[in-house]
Amino acid sequence: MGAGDPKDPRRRRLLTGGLGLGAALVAGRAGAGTGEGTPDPKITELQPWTAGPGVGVEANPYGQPVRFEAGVVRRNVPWFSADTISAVNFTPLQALDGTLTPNGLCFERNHAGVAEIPPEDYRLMIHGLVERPLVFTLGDLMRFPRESHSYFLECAANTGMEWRGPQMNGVQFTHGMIHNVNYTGVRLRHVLQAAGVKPAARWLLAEGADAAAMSRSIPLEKALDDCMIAFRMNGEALRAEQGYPVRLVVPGWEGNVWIKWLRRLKLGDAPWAQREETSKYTDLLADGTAREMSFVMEAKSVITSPAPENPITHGRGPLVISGLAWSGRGRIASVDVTLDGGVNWRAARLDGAAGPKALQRFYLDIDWDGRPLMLQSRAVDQTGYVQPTKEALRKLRGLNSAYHMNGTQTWAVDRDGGVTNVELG
Ligand SMILES: Nc1nc2c(c(=O)[nH]1)N[C@H]1C(S)=C(S)[C@@H](COP(=O)(O)O)O[C@H]1N2
Ligand SMILES: [Mo]
Repeated sequence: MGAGDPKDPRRRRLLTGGLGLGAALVAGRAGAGTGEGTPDPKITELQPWTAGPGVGVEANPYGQPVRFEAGVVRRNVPWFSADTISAVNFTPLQALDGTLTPNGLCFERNHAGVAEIPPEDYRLMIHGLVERPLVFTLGDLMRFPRESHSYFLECAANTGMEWRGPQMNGVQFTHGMIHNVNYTGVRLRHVLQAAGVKPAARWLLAEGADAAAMSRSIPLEKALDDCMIAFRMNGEALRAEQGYPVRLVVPGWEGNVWIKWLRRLKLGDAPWAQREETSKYTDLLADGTAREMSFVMEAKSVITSPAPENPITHGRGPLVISGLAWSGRGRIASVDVTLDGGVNWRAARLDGAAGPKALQRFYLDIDWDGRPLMLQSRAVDQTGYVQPTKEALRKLRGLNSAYHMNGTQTWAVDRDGGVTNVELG
Protein backbone atom coordinates (compact mmCIF):
# COMPACT_ATOMS: atom_id res chain seq x y z
CA MET A 1 0.00 0.00 0.00
CA GLY A 2 1.57 3.30 -1.10
CA ALA A 3 0.89 6.86 -0.07
CA GLY A 4 -1.24 7.27 -3.20
CA ASP A 5 -3.54 4.39 -2.32
CA PRO A 6 -7.01 5.73 -1.36
CA LYS A 7 -7.06 3.32 1.60
CA ASP A 8 -3.75 4.62 2.90
CA PRO A 9 -4.42 6.26 6.29
CA ARG A 10 -1.72 8.87 5.56
CA ARG A 11 -3.69 10.05 2.55
CA ARG A 12 -6.95 10.21 4.49
CA ARG A 13 -5.24 12.22 7.16
CA LEU A 14 -3.94 14.65 4.56
CA LEU A 15 -7.34 15.08 2.97
CA THR A 16 -9.30 15.62 6.17
CA GLY A 17 -6.66 17.37 8.28
CA GLY A 18 -5.71 19.68 5.45
CA LEU A 19 -9.23 20.49 4.36
CA GLY A 20 -9.09 24.21 5.05
CA LEU A 21 -5.90 24.69 3.05
CA GLY A 22 -7.03 22.29 0.32
CA ALA A 23 -10.30 24.14 -0.12
CA ALA A 24 -8.47 27.44 -0.38
CA LEU A 25 -6.22 26.04 -3.10
CA VAL A 26 -9.08 24.50 -5.06
CA ALA A 27 -11.09 27.71 -4.87
CA GLY A 28 -8.11 29.74 -6.10
CA ARG A 29 -8.16 31.96 -9.16
CA ALA A 30 -9.28 30.39 -12.38
CA GLY A 31 -6.41 28.63 -14.05
CA ALA A 32 -4.17 28.80 -11.01
CA GLY A 33 -5.16 25.52 -9.32
CA THR A 34 -5.83 21.96 -10.44
CA GLY A 35 -9.56 22.20 -9.79
CA GLU A 36 -12.01 20.42 -7.54
CA GLY A 37 -12.36 16.66 -7.73
CA THR A 38 -8.89 16.00 -9.17
CA PRO A 39 -6.73 14.60 -6.40
CA ASP A 40 -3.24 16.00 -6.88
CA PRO A 41 -0.62 13.41 -5.90
CA LYS A 42 1.76 16.25 -5.00
CA ILE A 43 -0.71 16.98 -2.20
CA THR A 44 -2.04 13.52 -1.40
CA GLU A 45 1.20 11.52 -1.52
CA LEU A 46 4.15 11.75 0.78
CA GLN A 47 7.02 13.30 -1.20
CA PRO A 48 10.65 12.15 -0.89
CA TRP A 49 11.86 15.53 0.42
CA THR A 50 9.47 15.18 3.34
CA ALA A 51 9.97 11.46 3.93
CA GLY A 52 13.59 11.83 5.04
CA PRO A 53 15.96 14.53 6.32
CA GLY A 54 17.62 16.91 3.87
CA VAL A 55 21.28 17.68 3.23
CA GLY A 56 23.32 18.78 6.27
CA VAL A 57 24.46 22.40 6.62
CA GLU A 58 28.14 21.57 6.18
CA ALA A 59 27.64 20.51 2.57
CA ASN A 60 27.63 24.15 1.42
CA PRO A 61 30.07 26.46 3.24
CA TYR A 62 29.59 29.03 0.46
CA GLY A 63 26.03 28.72 -0.81
CA GLN A 64 25.21 27.92 -4.40
CA PRO A 65 21.84 28.24 -6.14
CA VAL A 66 19.60 25.19 -5.97
CA ARG A 67 20.38 22.71 -8.77
CA PHE A 68 17.02 23.29 -10.47
CA GLU A 69 18.20 26.83 -11.28
CA ALA A 70 21.45 25.67 -12.88
CA GLY A 71 20.39 27.24 -16.20
CA VAL A 72 20.38 30.73 -14.69
CA VAL A 73 23.88 31.80 -15.70
CA ARG A 74 25.76 34.51 -17.53
CA ARG A 75 25.98 33.68 -21.20
CA ASN A 76 28.00 35.02 -24.08
CA VAL A 77 27.42 35.39 -27.80
CA PRO A 78 30.34 33.53 -29.42
CA TRP A 79 30.62 35.74 -32.51
CA PHE A 80 30.43 38.95 -30.45
CA SER A 81 33.69 38.41 -28.50
CA ALA A 82 36.84 37.48 -30.42
CA ASP A 83 38.23 35.54 -27.44
CA THR A 84 37.54 35.09 -23.71
CA ILE A 85 40.16 37.65 -22.66
CA SER A 86 38.66 40.68 -24.39
CA ALA A 87 35.09 39.60 -23.94
CA VAL A 88 31.66 40.26 -22.55
CA ASN A 89 28.95 38.06 -21.12
CA PHE A 90 25.36 38.93 -20.27
CA THR A 91 23.21 39.08 -17.14
CA PRO A 92 20.22 36.66 -17.31
CA LEU A 93 17.61 39.41 -16.82
CA GLN A 94 14.82 37.03 -17.84
CA ALA A 95 15.39 34.91 -14.72
CA LEU A 96 15.66 37.74 -12.17
CA ASP A 97 13.09 39.75 -10.28
CA GLY A 98 13.27 42.68 -7.91
CA THR A 99 16.17 44.97 -8.72
CA LEU A 100 19.47 43.78 -7.22
CA THR A 101 21.68 41.57 -9.39
CA PRO A 102 23.19 38.60 -7.51
CA ASN A 103 26.98 38.82 -7.54
CA GLY A 104 27.51 35.62 -9.51
CA LEU A 105 25.17 36.82 -12.28
CA CYS A 106 26.59 40.32 -12.89
CA PHE A 107 27.66 40.55 -16.52
CA GLU A 108 31.41 41.00 -17.09
CA ARG A 109 33.22 43.14 -19.60
CA ASN A 110 36.98 42.73 -19.60
CA HIS A 111 39.52 44.11 -22.03
CA ALA A 112 42.39 41.93 -20.79
CA GLY A 113 40.80 39.21 -18.70
CA VAL A 114 40.16 39.21 -14.96
CA ALA A 115 43.11 40.49 -12.94
CA GLU A 116 43.76 38.80 -9.58
CA ILE A 117 45.23 41.17 -7.00
CA PRO A 118 46.07 39.96 -3.46
CA PRO A 119 44.51 42.56 -1.15
CA GLU A 120 47.78 43.14 0.71
CA ASP A 121 49.48 44.06 -2.58
CA TYR A 122 46.78 46.53 -3.60
CA ARG A 123 47.83 50.20 -3.96
CA LEU A 124 46.03 53.31 -5.20
CA MET A 125 48.15 56.30 -6.26
CA ILE A 126 46.85 59.88 -6.51
CA HIS A 127 49.05 62.40 -8.30
CA GLY A 128 49.08 65.24 -10.85
CA LEU A 129 47.49 68.55 -9.84
CA VAL A 130 47.33 67.77 -6.12
CA GLU A 131 49.02 69.32 -3.06
CA ARG A 132 50.30 65.94 -1.79
CA PRO A 133 50.72 62.93 -4.06
CA LEU A 134 49.54 59.93 -2.01
CA VAL A 135 49.56 56.15 -2.13
CA PHE A 136 46.78 54.28 -0.31
CA THR A 137 46.56 50.67 0.76
CA LEU A 138 43.19 48.93 0.94
CA GLY A 139 43.29 49.38 4.72
CA ASP A 140 43.83 53.15 4.27
CA LEU A 141 40.79 53.43 2.00
CA MET A 142 38.63 51.56 4.49
CA ARG A 143 39.28 54.27 7.12
CA PHE A 144 37.40 56.97 5.19
CA PRO A 145 33.71 57.38 6.13
CA ARG A 146 31.82 54.54 4.49
CA GLU A 147 28.49 54.60 2.61
CA SER A 148 26.34 52.08 0.75
CA HIS A 149 24.30 52.87 -2.38
CA SER A 150 22.65 50.88 -5.17
CA TYR A 151 23.42 51.89 -8.75
CA PHE A 152 23.03 50.35 -12.18
CA LEU A 153 26.07 49.87 -14.41
CA GLU A 154 25.21 49.68 -18.11
CA CYS A 155 27.82 49.11 -20.80
CA ALA A 156 27.51 51.80 -23.49
CA ALA A 157 27.22 48.93 -26.00
CA ASN A 158 24.17 47.38 -24.31
CA THR A 159 21.47 46.83 -26.97
CA GLY A 160 24.04 47.98 -29.54
CA MET A 161 23.48 44.87 -31.66
CA GLU A 162 19.93 46.15 -32.31
CA TRP A 163 20.96 49.42 -34.02
CA ARG A 164 20.29 47.91 -37.44
CA GLY A 165 17.17 45.99 -36.45
CA PRO A 166 16.15 43.03 -34.30
CA GLN A 167 19.01 40.61 -34.06
CA MET A 168 19.19 38.81 -30.72
CA ASN A 169 16.15 36.77 -29.74
CA GLY A 170 16.48 37.06 -25.98
CA VAL A 171 16.39 39.82 -23.37
CA GLN A 172 19.61 38.40 -21.88
CA PHE A 173 21.40 39.38 -25.09
CA THR A 174 19.49 42.51 -26.10
CA HIS A 175 19.66 44.13 -22.64
CA GLY A 176 21.90 42.01 -20.39
CA MET A 177 24.98 44.25 -20.34
CA ILE A 178 23.63 45.80 -17.15
CA HIS A 179 23.74 45.02 -13.46
CA ASN A 180 22.44 46.74 -10.36
CA VAL A 181 24.48 46.34 -7.21
CA ASN A 182 24.53 47.76 -3.71
CA TYR A 183 28.07 49.12 -3.30
CA THR A 184 29.83 49.85 -0.05
CA GLY A 185 32.80 52.15 -0.23
CA VAL A 186 33.91 55.72 0.25
CA ARG A 187 33.09 58.87 -1.64
CA LEU A 188 35.79 59.66 -4.19
CA ARG A 189 35.74 63.32 -3.12
CA HIS A 190 36.93 62.44 0.40
CA VAL A 191 39.92 60.57 -1.00
CA LEU A 192 40.73 63.37 -3.48
CA GLN A 193 40.41 65.98 -0.74
CA ALA A 194 42.98 64.08 1.33
CA ALA A 195 45.48 64.69 -1.48
CA GLY A 196 44.36 68.32 -1.86
CA VAL A 197 42.98 69.13 -5.33
CA LYS A 198 44.76 72.13 -6.87
CA PRO A 199 42.50 74.94 -8.20
CA ALA A 200 43.68 74.38 -11.80
CA ALA A 201 42.44 70.76 -11.80
CA ARG A 202 39.43 70.13 -14.08
CA TRP A 203 39.73 66.45 -15.02
CA LEU A 204 40.55 63.15 -13.41
CA LEU A 205 42.24 60.20 -15.10
CA ALA A 206 41.24 56.85 -13.62
CA GLU A 207 43.37 53.82 -14.52
CA GLY A 208 43.02 50.11 -13.82
CA ALA A 209 45.75 47.68 -12.75
CA ASP A 210 44.75 45.02 -15.32
CA ALA A 211 46.92 44.32 -18.36
CA ALA A 212 44.62 46.61 -20.40
CA ALA A 213 45.47 49.46 -17.99
CA MET A 214 41.98 50.66 -18.87
CA SER A 215 41.84 54.40 -18.38
CA ARG A 216 39.27 57.14 -18.85
CA SER A 217 39.09 60.90 -18.31
CA ILE A 218 36.32 62.03 -15.97
CA PRO A 219 35.32 65.66 -15.38
CA LEU A 220 36.29 66.74 -11.85
CA GLU A 221 32.74 67.97 -11.26
CA LYS A 222 31.44 64.40 -11.56
CA ALA A 223 34.32 63.01 -9.49
CA LEU A 224 33.45 65.38 -6.64
CA ASP A 225 29.72 64.69 -6.96
CA ASP A 226 28.50 61.10 -6.44
CA CYS A 227 31.42 58.84 -7.49
CA MET A 228 32.54 56.15 -5.08
CA ILE A 229 35.59 54.02 -4.53
CA ALA A 230 33.89 50.70 -3.77
CA PHE A 231 35.25 47.57 -2.09
CA ARG A 232 32.00 45.67 -1.38
CA MET A 233 29.16 44.56 -3.63
CA ASN A 234 25.85 43.38 -2.18
CA GLY A 235 27.58 43.16 1.20
CA GLU A 236 30.54 40.93 0.34
CA ALA A 237 33.93 41.68 -1.17
CA LEU A 238 33.90 42.64 -4.85
CA ARG A 239 34.11 39.65 -7.17
CA ALA A 240 37.40 39.42 -9.08
CA GLU A 241 35.33 39.91 -12.25
CA GLN A 242 34.03 43.21 -10.91
CA GLY A 243 37.46 44.62 -9.98
CA TYR A 244 38.54 43.11 -6.64
CA PRO A 245 39.64 44.63 -4.40
CA VAL A 246 38.55 48.13 -5.54
CA ARG A 247 36.54 49.62 -8.41
CA LEU A 248 35.37 53.08 -9.31
CA VAL A 249 31.61 53.66 -9.21
CA VAL A 250 30.41 56.43 -11.55
CA PRO A 251 26.62 56.51 -11.06
CA GLY A 252 24.51 56.92 -14.20
CA TRP A 253 27.51 56.97 -16.57
CA GLU A 254 28.52 54.39 -19.16
CA GLY A 255 30.17 51.28 -17.73
CA ASN A 256 33.48 51.98 -19.44
CA VAL A 257 34.36 54.75 -16.95
CA TRP A 258 33.74 52.49 -13.93
CA ILE A 259 37.41 51.47 -13.77
CA LYS A 260 37.99 48.07 -12.16
CA TRP A 261 41.14 47.09 -10.20
CA LEU A 262 41.58 50.88 -9.73
CA ARG A 263 45.27 51.73 -9.26
CA ARG A 264 45.80 55.35 -10.29
CA LEU A 265 44.00 58.68 -10.17
CA LYS A 266 45.65 61.66 -11.84
CA LEU A 267 44.35 65.22 -11.64
CA GLY A 268 44.83 67.42 -14.71
CA ASP A 269 43.48 70.49 -16.47
CA ALA A 270 42.28 68.72 -19.66
CA PRO A 271 41.09 65.26 -20.75
CA TRP A 272 43.79 62.81 -21.83
CA ALA A 273 42.30 61.41 -25.08
CA GLN A 274 42.74 57.75 -24.14
CA ARG A 275 41.99 54.93 -26.57
CA GLU A 276 38.72 54.23 -24.77
CA GLU A 277 37.45 57.76 -25.43
CA THR A 278 38.67 58.30 -28.98
CA SER A 279 38.76 55.18 -31.15
CA LYS A 280 36.20 53.51 -28.86
CA TYR A 281 33.24 54.83 -26.90
CA THR A 282 32.58 57.69 -29.29
CA ASP A 283 29.45 57.72 -31.44
CA LEU A 284 29.95 58.15 -35.17
CA LEU A 285 26.99 60.25 -36.31
CA ALA A 286 25.23 60.20 -39.67
CA ASP A 287 27.13 63.29 -40.88
CA GLY A 288 30.48 61.62 -40.19
CA THR A 289 31.34 63.60 -37.05
CA ALA A 290 31.99 61.71 -33.83
CA ARG A 291 30.22 62.43 -30.57
CA GLU A 292 32.81 62.17 -27.77
CA MET A 293 32.49 61.87 -24.00
CA SER A 294 28.87 60.74 -24.19
CA PHE A 295 28.94 59.65 -20.58
CA VAL A 296 25.33 59.62 -19.41
CA MET A 297 23.14 56.58 -19.96
CA GLU A 298 19.75 58.03 -20.91
CA ALA A 299 16.43 56.64 -19.68
CA LYS A 300 15.61 53.16 -20.91
CA SER A 301 13.38 50.23 -20.03
CA VAL A 302 12.65 46.68 -21.13
CA ILE A 303 10.05 44.03 -20.37
CA THR A 304 11.82 41.01 -18.89
CA SER A 305 8.72 38.80 -18.81
CA PRO A 306 7.12 37.90 -21.13
CA ALA A 307 10.30 37.86 -23.22
CA PRO A 308 11.71 35.42 -25.80
CA GLU A 309 13.07 33.26 -22.96
CA ASN A 310 9.82 33.65 -20.99
CA PRO A 311 6.91 32.65 -23.24
CA ILE A 312 3.38 32.60 -21.78
CA THR A 313 2.80 28.95 -20.93
CA HIS A 314 -0.35 29.24 -18.82
CA GLY A 315 -2.85 30.31 -21.50
CA ARG A 316 -5.34 33.12 -21.14
CA GLY A 317 -6.20 34.77 -17.82
CA PRO A 318 -4.06 36.61 -15.26
CA LEU A 319 -0.68 37.59 -16.70
CA VAL A 320 2.09 39.39 -14.83
CA ILE A 321 4.04 41.69 -17.14
CA SER A 322 7.31 42.71 -15.51
CA GLY A 323 10.31 44.76 -16.46
CA LEU A 324 13.09 47.14 -15.53
CA ALA A 325 13.58 50.87 -16.09
CA TRP A 326 16.56 53.11 -15.37
CA SER A 327 18.01 56.53 -16.04
CA GLY A 328 21.50 57.93 -15.67
CA ARG A 329 19.96 61.30 -14.82
CA GLY A 330 18.18 60.27 -11.64
CA ARG A 331 14.97 58.50 -10.71
CA ILE A 332 12.36 56.92 -12.94
CA ALA A 333 9.16 58.99 -12.81
CA SER A 334 6.86 56.58 -14.65
CA VAL A 335 6.77 53.64 -17.04
CA ASP A 336 4.02 53.04 -19.59
CA VAL A 337 3.32 49.69 -21.23
CA THR A 338 1.51 49.09 -24.51
CA LEU A 339 -0.04 45.77 -25.51
CA ASP A 340 -0.84 46.86 -29.06
CA GLY A 341 2.39 48.31 -30.41
CA GLY A 342 1.87 51.84 -29.17
CA VAL A 343 -1.79 52.56 -29.93
CA ASN A 344 -2.82 52.51 -26.27
CA TRP A 345 -0.58 52.93 -23.25
CA ARG A 346 -1.20 51.98 -19.61
CA ALA A 347 0.71 53.17 -16.57
CA ALA A 348 2.75 50.34 -15.05
CA ARG A 349 3.05 49.96 -11.27
CA LEU A 350 6.48 51.01 -9.99
CA ASP A 351 7.51 48.48 -7.36
CA GLY A 352 9.04 50.18 -4.32
CA ALA A 353 11.02 53.37 -4.66
CA ALA A 354 14.37 52.76 -6.34
CA GLY A 355 17.02 55.36 -5.62
CA PRO A 356 18.43 57.61 -8.34
CA LYS A 357 20.53 55.95 -11.07
CA ALA A 358 19.39 52.50 -9.99
CA LEU A 359 17.18 49.87 -11.61
CA GLN A 360 13.46 50.34 -11.01
CA ARG A 361 11.21 47.26 -11.22
CA PHE A 362 7.75 47.72 -12.75
CA TYR A 363 4.71 45.45 -13.14
CA LEU A 364 1.50 45.52 -15.12
CA ASP A 365 -1.08 42.90 -14.17
CA ILE A 366 -3.44 42.13 -17.04
CA ASP A 367 -6.07 39.60 -17.98
CA TRP A 368 -4.72 38.12 -21.23
CA ASP A 369 -7.51 37.28 -23.67
CA GLY A 370 -5.25 35.01 -25.70
CA ARG A 371 -4.84 37.43 -28.59
CA PRO A 372 -1.40 38.32 -30.01
CA LEU A 373 0.36 41.23 -28.31
CA MET A 374 2.91 43.83 -29.38
CA LEU A 375 4.51 44.57 -26.02
CA GLN A 376 6.61 47.64 -25.36
CA SER A 377 7.60 49.63 -22.31
CA ARG A 378 8.53 53.31 -22.27
CA ALA A 379 10.32 55.00 -19.37
CA VAL A 380 10.08 58.64 -18.32
CA ASP A 381 12.71 59.94 -15.90
CA GLN A 382 12.59 62.71 -13.32
CA THR A 383 13.84 65.27 -15.87
CA GLY A 384 10.80 64.56 -18.07
CA TYR A 385 12.92 62.78 -20.72
CA VAL A 386 10.86 60.15 -22.54
CA GLN A 387 12.54 56.97 -23.84
CA PRO A 388 12.54 57.33 -27.65
CA THR A 389 11.78 54.77 -30.35
CA LYS A 390 14.72 53.12 -32.11
CA GLU A 391 13.62 54.83 -35.32
CA ALA A 392 13.79 58.27 -33.68
CA LEU A 393 17.31 57.49 -32.46
CA ARG A 394 18.42 56.40 -35.92
CA LYS A 395 17.13 59.67 -37.39
CA LEU A 396 19.28 61.60 -34.93
CA ARG A 397 22.40 59.46 -34.89
CA GLY A 398 22.42 57.43 -38.09
CA LEU A 399 23.36 53.77 -38.34
CA ASN A 400 27.06 53.87 -37.52
CA SER A 401 26.67 53.85 -33.76
CA ALA A 402 27.35 50.86 -31.62
CA TYR A 403 26.70 52.63 -28.33
CA HIS A 404 23.89 54.32 -26.42
CA MET A 405 20.94 52.49 -27.97
CA ASN A 406 18.10 53.21 -25.54
CA GLY A 407 15.14 52.85 -27.93
CA THR A 408 11.92 51.12 -26.96
CA GLN A 409 11.99 47.32 -27.33
CA THR A 410 9.13 45.37 -28.93
CA TRP A 411 8.24 41.78 -28.09
CA ALA A 412 5.65 40.11 -30.32
CA VAL A 413 3.54 37.59 -28.40
CA ASP A 414 1.69 35.06 -30.56
CA ARG A 415 -1.51 33.14 -29.77
CA ASP A 416 0.45 30.27 -28.26
CA GLY A 417 2.31 32.63 -25.95
CA GLY A 418 5.60 32.47 -27.90
CA VAL A 419 7.63 35.67 -27.83
CA THR A 420 9.87 37.12 -30.57
CA ASN A 421 12.12 40.17 -30.82
CA VAL A 422 10.60 42.38 -33.53
CA GLU A 423 10.59 46.00 -34.50
CA LEU A 424 7.58 48.00 -35.57
CA GLY A 425 8.06 50.03 -38.69
N1 LIG B 1 40.32 48.00 -15.47
C1 LIG B 1 39.23 47.80 -16.23
N2 LIG B 1 38.10 48.43 -15.93
C2 LIG B 1 36.98 48.26 -16.68
C3 LIG B 1 37.01 47.44 -17.84
C4 LIG B 1 38.23 46.75 -18.13
O1 LIG B 1 38.33 45.97 -19.07
N3 LIG B 1 39.32 46.96 -17.31
N4 LIG B 1 35.88 47.35 -18.64
C5 LIG B 1 34.96 48.48 -18.55
C6 LIG B 1 33.70 48.28 -19.27
S1 LIG B 1 33.72 48.53 -20.95
C7 LIG B 1 32.54 48.03 -18.60
S2 LIG B 1 31.05 47.97 -19.43
C8 LIG B 1 32.51 47.78 -17.15
C9 LIG B 1 31.94 46.40 -16.90
O2 LIG B 1 31.84 46.16 -15.53
P1 LIG B 1 31.52 44.69 -15.03
O3 LIG B 1 32.57 43.77 -15.55
O4 LIG B 1 31.40 44.77 -13.55
O5 LIG B 1 30.19 44.33 -15.65
O6 LIG B 1 33.81 47.83 -16.57
C10 LIG B 1 34.65 48.83 -17.10
N5 LIG B 1 35.85 48.91 -16.33
MO1 LIG C 1 31.52 48.62 -21.71
